[in-house]
Amino acid sequence: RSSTGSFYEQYHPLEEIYSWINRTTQWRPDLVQTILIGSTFEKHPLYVLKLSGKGTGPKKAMWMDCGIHAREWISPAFCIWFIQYHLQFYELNPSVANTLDNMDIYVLPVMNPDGYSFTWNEDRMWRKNRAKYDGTFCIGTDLNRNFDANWCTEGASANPCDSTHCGPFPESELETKAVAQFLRRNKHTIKLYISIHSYSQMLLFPYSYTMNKAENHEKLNYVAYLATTQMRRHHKTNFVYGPGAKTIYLAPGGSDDWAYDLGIPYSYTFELRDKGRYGFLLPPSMIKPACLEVLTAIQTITSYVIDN
Ligand code: ING
Ligand code: ZN
Repeated sequence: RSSTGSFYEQYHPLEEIYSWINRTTQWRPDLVQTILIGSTFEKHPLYVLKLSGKGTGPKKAMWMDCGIHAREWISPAFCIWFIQYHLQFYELNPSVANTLDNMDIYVLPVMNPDGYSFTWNEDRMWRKNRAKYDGTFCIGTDLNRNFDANWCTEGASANPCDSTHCGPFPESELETKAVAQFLRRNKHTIKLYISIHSYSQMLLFPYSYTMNKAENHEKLNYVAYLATTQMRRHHKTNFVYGPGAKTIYLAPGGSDDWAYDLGIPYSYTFELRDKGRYGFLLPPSMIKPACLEVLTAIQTITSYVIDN
């Protein structure tokens, strides 16, 4: 591990993230609770951290997942930063308190632990999970092509050897299934879904599986405009925003499209830094600015969702 920068300004192997989750839950049991939602092909647990303030009465909720794709290391680093920030500043920053008192936040810091571990030990550029199926020597399903949203049409691959392989059937993967089940069970409180990826500095929303507009396109677009405007104003960082299919490419089976069609009205995918100079190999010195700018964007989105 590098000797400079705090824990939060470094990337960490999977086992260190698990022990961080453990420490964090013990440190602030008043604000955070760990929920086991499933486990993976290699038997790694899938832990969700629930952040909840002192507000009473029925609350809205949001969901955020990081690390769907193994090589996008800034993504789990962001979820860890985000959790730490809320726990550290709950008593100190009224806007953090206002968020947690009015909205429960579920965070899955590493949705693809098998793949993440593989990028530390074997292949830094691995994207998929590590599930093996009979009839092929190739390994892994792209979890962001495995959701039941126009599954495995144009923009995904039925070939297990490809990096965008959709898997044998929708929700075939334990990771997809665990997240989908959790969202189905909690769909009446969850009003906001956020998925964190990298790279290219974009804020995407449904649809990615079709060129058609989402039913509440105007609101999704307006909130994305607000969020990216705040990022530019406070951090001088440019994020492009728009529906996935028109902004990057057609991609069926994605988590944000599926969550949106489930009935979660605000559903976004962030593509964090950078724009390609370092790509997935974003240096640790850029973790802090990458996290701070996206925190601003998410605060903008959550305060809109709380008020509307
Ligand atoms: N990009 C996403 C991908 O899975 C995406 C883009 C967003 C697809 C939303 C589908 C839905 O290809 C990266 N960098 O992974
Ligand atoms: Zn990704």
